[in-house]
Amino acid sequence: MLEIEISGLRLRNPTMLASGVMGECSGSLIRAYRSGAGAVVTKSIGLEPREGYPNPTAVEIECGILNSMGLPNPGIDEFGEEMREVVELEIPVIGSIFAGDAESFSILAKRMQGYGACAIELNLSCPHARGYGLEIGTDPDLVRGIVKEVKRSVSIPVFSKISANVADIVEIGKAVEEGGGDGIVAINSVKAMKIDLSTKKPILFNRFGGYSGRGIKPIGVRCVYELASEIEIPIIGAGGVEKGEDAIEYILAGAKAVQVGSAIFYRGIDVFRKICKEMEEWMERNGYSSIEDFRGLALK
Ligand code: RRO
Repeated sequence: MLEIEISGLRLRNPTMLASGVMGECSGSLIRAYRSGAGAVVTKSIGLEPREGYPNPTAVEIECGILNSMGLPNPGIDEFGEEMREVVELEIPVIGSIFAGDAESFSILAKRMQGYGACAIELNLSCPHARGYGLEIGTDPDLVRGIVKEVKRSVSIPVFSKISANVADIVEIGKAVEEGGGDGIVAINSVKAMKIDLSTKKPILFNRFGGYSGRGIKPIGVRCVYELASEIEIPIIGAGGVEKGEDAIEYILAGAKAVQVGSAIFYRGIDVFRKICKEMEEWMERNGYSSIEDFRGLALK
């Protein structure tokens, strides 16, 4: 009932483990899949190892979580071993990568393909990393160029994770499409800040962070709706998906699949199975037998 096809990938259901949430080691990627995810996305991996920012790097705030991890990752060379263990089990794993230019993105994408990733996710949207993410993902020409170059380098689908922190998200989505991208993931966490009343200073070491969880769901749904209204390539919704009804909302806005991150904190790793069960119950109540039966209905 929940099976989907996205850019040639057949997934048992439309829920994916979002990047950055438990995606740095094989054990937790495997656990997320065994807990019901249709696919899993790795933590964003770069060319070199990175420690990330000092603590505090994450804090629970009203309606979600604020993080500024600072792209901690073991680097692409080390990451091969983690990928091998997941790929051996035939788990669909999407390799998330970050870089500062098209050439580095291409090198990373080729390595991820070599490791057996079923698709690539370009991180064009980390809200607080200097020289990476959002600093690149707000420029449509850069985005188009990076997607084009990566598409030339690999044969697996290439998704681009983009940000709501832009004046016109459709402009960025169109740049991805023009570059030959296979899909868009919308959205990454939203640039935000929390100030500690006792110290009178921002709580996070990096001061700014990315806000995720239920507080950003209406922003994510709005972005998916705007993108789906003007763009042909598939969209994966992300931001505040906690329950089956949240996933349904994204699908009604035109998404083909959804990613789940912060909800693991609230509902446990079993959240994938719970969301799928809630989706099926909603579909039964409403007389739908497949996701395509109701996808994009809000757009009509
Ligand atoms: O590592 C992070 O701090 C981070 C990344 Br790369 C991202 O894309 N989004 C986010 O909220 N945090």
